[in-house]
Amino acid sequence: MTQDSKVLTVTFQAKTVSVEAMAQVSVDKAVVADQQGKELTAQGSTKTIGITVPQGVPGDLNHDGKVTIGDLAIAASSYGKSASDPNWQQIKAADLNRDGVVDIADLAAIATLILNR
Ligand SMILES: [Ca+2]
Ligand SMILES: [Ca+2]
Repeated sequence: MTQDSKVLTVTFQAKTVSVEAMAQVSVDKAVVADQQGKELTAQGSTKTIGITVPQGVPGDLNHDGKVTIGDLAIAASSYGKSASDPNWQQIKAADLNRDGVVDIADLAAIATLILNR
């Protein structure tokens, strides 16, 4: 092999996470062989990957598959918090209108989802 080429595709599945995260996947050493059995050691490589949280049901903050008073309580506990909050990654699901702050508009949106289920 004399040039960069794709020889292998590896697919990973991340564990379920509640917060977006970054992870590194490294291959320290890889030995490849051609059709004549000649082995070559490929250079190692490290890739950084982002793990995102599936969106699921909008307003379902406790991830039980439905929007209920429990979700409204979670949103209410984050009332007034904004994207500048250090815990925003855990809070932002309550920001239903994605304007960067959890306020009465978000609580009303969750209440509407509860009433319309
Ligand atoms: Ca829920
Ligand atoms: Ca909002």
